[in-house]
Formats: sequence, structure tokens, C-alpha cells
Amino acid sequence: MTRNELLERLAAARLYAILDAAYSDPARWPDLAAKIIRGGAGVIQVRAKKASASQVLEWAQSIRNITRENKVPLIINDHPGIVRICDADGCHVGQDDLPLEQVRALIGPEKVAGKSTHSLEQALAAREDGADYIGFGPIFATPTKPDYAPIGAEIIRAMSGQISVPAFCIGGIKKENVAQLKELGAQRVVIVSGLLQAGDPESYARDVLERLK
Ligand code: TZP
Ligand code: MG
Repeated sequence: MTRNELLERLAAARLYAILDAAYSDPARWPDLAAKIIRGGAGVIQVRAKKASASQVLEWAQSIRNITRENKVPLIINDHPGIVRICDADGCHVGQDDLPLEQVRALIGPEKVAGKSTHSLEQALAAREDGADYIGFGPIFATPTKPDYAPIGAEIIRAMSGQISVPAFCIGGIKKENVAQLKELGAQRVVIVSGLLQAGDPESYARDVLERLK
């Protein structure tokens, strides 16, 4: 996809799914990605905090065709150096990772870059630094990101209208609390464990999207 197509896809996305090796065996990712995409996820990220770059590369390649055929942006967490090699669509980094300018130098001008933010100040700064989208959280406490204090759902109201790039709420989001976030103004969510632990990830994704409408 061209950069413009990617930006359109990010803007249209309501559910961003992360395939995280801590919750599911990467051997299952091709099947899971297909199901989650059928359920309506608009972005897929691969995240494996304990794996080497070459492992992440292999796992990303295993879902590359599925994401490409469905025009779903494929984002690599933490490893900008492998984005071009597997022709993923972009990279996601945190506050303690490489600055976005350097991430861009590695991934090239056609790809997209996203950043994790944990406050309104960080969200505004990420935008200034050229993030194409941001993650915003953890909204609720979550074992997927254990060292971070939750920022609470109320902050979503303060965010509304302030950030000009797509903002995805993340952290402890399950289908049961999506309606509450929507009430506060959330338009987009990221879900990790909720989707990966669901018996039927396809209908879970569909259910989340229905509740965000
Ligand atoms: N960044 C902020 S919270 C989080 C990340 C990667 C984890 C979200 O995972 P879950 O399982 O959906 O709470
Ligand atoms: Mg990181």
C-alpha cells in the first residue's frame, strides 16, 4: 500500500489487534490473523517482547500475505530494522525506544510510524514529532503492560478533538468496557489479551466493533 492508502486505512480503523507472543503461539498467527481480519480489525501488529528480531521477522512474514490481501496495515512492534525486509507497513515504538525521526530513517518514507503515549502531553508531543497514529493508555490496569499505572478512562474526554492523528485507546480493553469508552468519546481501541483469549476471536472482534458504533 502507498503511504496515502496506509493513512486512510489507519483513519478508518476502529479496532487495532495485536498478536502478542505472550498470549498466543506464533504458529497460530496466520489462522488468528485471518479470523481477526474477518471480524473487522483494521490494523494488525506483531509484538514479541522476548523474541529476537529474526524471530519477529519470521512471524511477521507468516502473516504478510493475509494482511496484504486484505489491505490491513501490518505493524511491527519495536524492530524498525526489519520493517523493510518483510515489507511490513510500519513500526510502533514506545517512549523509551528510538525517536520517530530515526525510526523513519530506518523504515523509509512510504511506511507509517506509531507511538505509545501515556498522557495528554505525550500524545501532543508524539503528534509534533510526526507520529502517524498514537496509542493512548493504559486506560485500565493490564497484565499485558504490568509496569505502567493506568491513566483512567476519564482522560479520553480531555483528549477528544485535541489530537489530529488517529488515537487508539489501549490497556485492559474488553468487549464489556468498550461502550463505556465510547461514551467518553473513544472512537478507536487496541485489544490484545481480550481477543487472543477469546474462544471465537472473529465474533469477539465483530462484537467490539458493534459496541463502538
Ligand atoms: N500499551 C499500553 S497497554 C498495553 C500496551 C501494549 C497492553 C494492552 O493489552 P491488553 O491485553 O489489551 O490489556
Ligand atoms: Mg517498544
